[in-house]
Amino acid sequence: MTPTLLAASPLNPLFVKALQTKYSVIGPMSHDALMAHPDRELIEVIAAGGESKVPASMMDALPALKLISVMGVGYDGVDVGHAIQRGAMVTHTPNVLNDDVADLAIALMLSVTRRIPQAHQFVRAGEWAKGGLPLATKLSGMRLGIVGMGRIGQAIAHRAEAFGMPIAYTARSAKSNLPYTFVADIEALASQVDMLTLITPGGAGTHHMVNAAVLKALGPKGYIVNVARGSVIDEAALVEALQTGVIAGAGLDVFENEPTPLPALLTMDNVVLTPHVGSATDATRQAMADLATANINRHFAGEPLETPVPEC
Ligand code: 8YV
Repeated sequence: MTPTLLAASPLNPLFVKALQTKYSVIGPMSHDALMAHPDRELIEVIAAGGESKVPASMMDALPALKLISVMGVGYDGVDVGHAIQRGAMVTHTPNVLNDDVADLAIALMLSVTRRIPQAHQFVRAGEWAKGGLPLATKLSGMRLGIVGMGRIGQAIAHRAEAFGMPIAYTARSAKSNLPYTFVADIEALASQVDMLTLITPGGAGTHHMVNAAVLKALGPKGYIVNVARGSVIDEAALVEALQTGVIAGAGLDVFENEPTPLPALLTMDNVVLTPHVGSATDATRQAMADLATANINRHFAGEPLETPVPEC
């Protein structure tokens, strides 16, 4: 019999395509529709994306639940504590997206300091023949602060070394194998750098970690780049800091409310925005879909899962 899986939210088409070769995928659907679904009691697997919400109520609707497979490295929308209580495993897709997310972090650093979107628009609008563009800000040599020194943080640091950027970071603990300066407190880190880049997991532990005080510490020549989760920054405080010159600019790929960032962010000249595309290349999304599917295949084959989340 073809196993039925529940999609927690609309899934990436590459993930759906990979799953449909072996499984029947239902959902996303309302709680009431799920409770009435004829396959509900047989469903062992929830398939999810990095931004999906998988609350306890969804898990508890599925008495046979064994696995939540997330196509994404972040899984802050999954109630992992409840999954563990229910005896279900959670898997994610680490490593395969490190390069892309780190590339985008560097791209946003360059875009906001060198004002690439404005330069592009300047040429397109035929302004070039009328005179030059105002000078921009040099990125190479800027002091970089990285919030979160996991696999992607290290990939960003590796790239930033080629830009001659001295690197400091904050994380839960110092990593003695890395040649970068550890600063325990994020406000102290912000006061020591020109470019603060966020690549820490979302969730309650990092909610609004970047607040008005951190932005003040970053200062009027400081920039912030966020490729983590929107929840890590107090977005209202960020808007105020950008409007009043408390910091110089921001490059943002993630937002507190996706897909509708605060309207003020849409019109500011010192902000570069991208629509949560850190891992959005053909090659990487395919690798993520394959890994998320491989975890599900292993579950049904009774084999050890490839990439369980650390809590499991
Ligand atoms: C994607 C992400 O947006 O991996 C993550 O945590 O945020 C992104 O790569 C998403 O997970 C794709 O399903």
